[in-house]
Amino acid sequence: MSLTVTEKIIFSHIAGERKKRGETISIKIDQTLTQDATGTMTYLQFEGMGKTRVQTEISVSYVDHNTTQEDFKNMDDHRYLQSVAAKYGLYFSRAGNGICHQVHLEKFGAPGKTLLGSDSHTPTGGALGMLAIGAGGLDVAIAMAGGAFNMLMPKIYGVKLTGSLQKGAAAKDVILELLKRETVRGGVGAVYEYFGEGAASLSVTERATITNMGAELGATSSIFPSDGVVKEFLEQRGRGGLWTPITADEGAVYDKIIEINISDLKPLAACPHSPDAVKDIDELAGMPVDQVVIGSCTNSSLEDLAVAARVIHGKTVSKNVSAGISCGSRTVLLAAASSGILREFITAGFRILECACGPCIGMGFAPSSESVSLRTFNRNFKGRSGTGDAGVYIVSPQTAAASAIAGVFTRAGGGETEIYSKDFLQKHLNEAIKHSDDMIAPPLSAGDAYCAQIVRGPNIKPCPDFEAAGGKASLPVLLKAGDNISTDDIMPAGAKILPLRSNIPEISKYVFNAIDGDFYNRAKNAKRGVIVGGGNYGQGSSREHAALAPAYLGVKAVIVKQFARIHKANLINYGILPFTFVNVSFYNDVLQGDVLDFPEIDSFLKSGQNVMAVKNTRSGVFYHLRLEALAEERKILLAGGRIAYMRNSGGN
Ligand code: MIC
Ligand code: SF4
Repeated sequence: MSLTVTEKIIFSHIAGERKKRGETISIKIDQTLTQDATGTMTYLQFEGMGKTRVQTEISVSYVDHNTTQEDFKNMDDHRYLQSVAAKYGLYFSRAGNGICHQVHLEKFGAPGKTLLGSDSHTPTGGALGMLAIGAGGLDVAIAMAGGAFNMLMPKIYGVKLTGSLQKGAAAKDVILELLKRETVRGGVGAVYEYFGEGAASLSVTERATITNMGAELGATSSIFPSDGVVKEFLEQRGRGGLWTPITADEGAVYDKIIEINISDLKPLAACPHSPDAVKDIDELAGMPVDQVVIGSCTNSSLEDLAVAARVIHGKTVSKNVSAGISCGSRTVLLAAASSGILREFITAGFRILECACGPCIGMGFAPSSESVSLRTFNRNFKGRSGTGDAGVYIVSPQTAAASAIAGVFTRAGGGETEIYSKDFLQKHLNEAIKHSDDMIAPPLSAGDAYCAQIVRGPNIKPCPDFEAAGGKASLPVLLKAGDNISTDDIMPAGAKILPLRSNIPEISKYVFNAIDGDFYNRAKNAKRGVIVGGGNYGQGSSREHAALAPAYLGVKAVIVKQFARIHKANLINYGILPFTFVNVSFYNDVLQGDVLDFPEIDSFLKSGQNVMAVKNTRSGVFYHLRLEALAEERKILLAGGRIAYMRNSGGN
């Protein structure tokens, strides 16, 4: 049978028989990654699973999100994470070493392996021909404890890239073009698998920009073949022994094939406030720009910086623009420093930010009111930058650099002098790579790990317990939301809220704060209730806090037109019933404040039925709600969440 790259990796990791696309599968996880904003809760849960050591081949704990350290909270988390890593046999990548996805690509990713990460951009690793998937922290904790990861056998969309990028266009424009065609919901339940001569012409870091932003398509993952380009990338990092060729077989079956001739691509921008609101830069040309930032896990490689440095060479940032860069890793920063690239940015008037997520997640560098910010990042949801009324545009490094100089939207000319040749960059990268282990603590031996002590500061609070599903209930609709509600809308991040990730009672005060300032009080007064939403509910981040904190506030069910994958799994993990409307007219009928009469919820879960009728006490209309959940997921919901279920059943 002819197989795709995705199928080859899944079938070599599957527990049990091969399944058809759309059926549930369990796969073995070789590697895990966490970052500090999701990591604290993940390890608190792992600690309760009774293992003395992680059961994976490699597990890495990164610190890259919460690095502003305005008080003890961030550092308390870092110290806790470092001590947990020592205790349980993980690698620990310290604050300052870089953004998890960039560092993982450089140091740990390997073709043919499976990687599960508690961050939605984990699929970045697909650039190396590995199957890398984002998930909630609890699923990652289970994988570290040796449990399999359950998912639907994905649909596989083939993306045939022909041609080669022309000057001025970038890998970013490939993924923006795909977002324009496919939208932020296009990839739900699917893996995008790239091939063709255009794919072969892209470097690993260019591929990583594309696989990273596959998360914005709602996709389960994105993947490139493991070819000679991957081999060279690994060899340059002293990891050539991990290379193995993986390409799709002749005649492999894709659910659809999307063809993009990348020679035709023009510079593009995703306009506020959605990554799929894509326009040609030429349509925006001349529009004034207030801020420009180059960095994030999407575009912070040495190549990205070199391309931008070529554009700014000898020029100065416009006096109306505030510009900044952050390198994806300390290795990139070192190479940028020794090669003169950093000097180029400093001379031009860029501010140099640390190697971390920073402005991407609203940790500093917020734009001014009603301003226009151009960023090489991956998400531009309203308010995510820290400034509610700013408009964020997502662009390539070359477009960002050209616009920073001009002070208005401009495409890079493409005629820039090749001041940094491939060999020159590689020489500097090779020197920097020699220091790439310095800020990574390797796993301790079993003996040393036994003696290690876990350190918990006052900001580390245990994960709360939730009640088991009950019988009949009259539940108020606490909020009626529209389409494409992101987890940034449900559980905002930013400098004020992110430090509370390990303190659920405190962080729950901010649930839906970005879109409805009264939500917390309303939910508190009601004690229990439901949320109603539209399509693609829960898109974006993997943060399980977007399920955990609402569960803490008494949210029992979320009823929507359609869910984003990771969020739905997180809701089940925390005992919230994820229903979809059988008929969209029900969505139109229901109003915020209505009270819905639910029949016996526990009997419904036990019965295995998947449609429940609830009555709206105001309109008298019965709504049919669908629950798509596996037998085990129903048991999890019945128990009031996965932790209670595991405690009761003693299993994963
Ligand atoms: C994001 O980009 O939104 C984050 C912050 O990296 C999240 C994880 C989180 O909320 O901690 C993600 O993408 O999963
Ligand atoms: Fe960090 Fe932004 Fe990447 Fe999320 S998308 S991991 S916040 S750089």
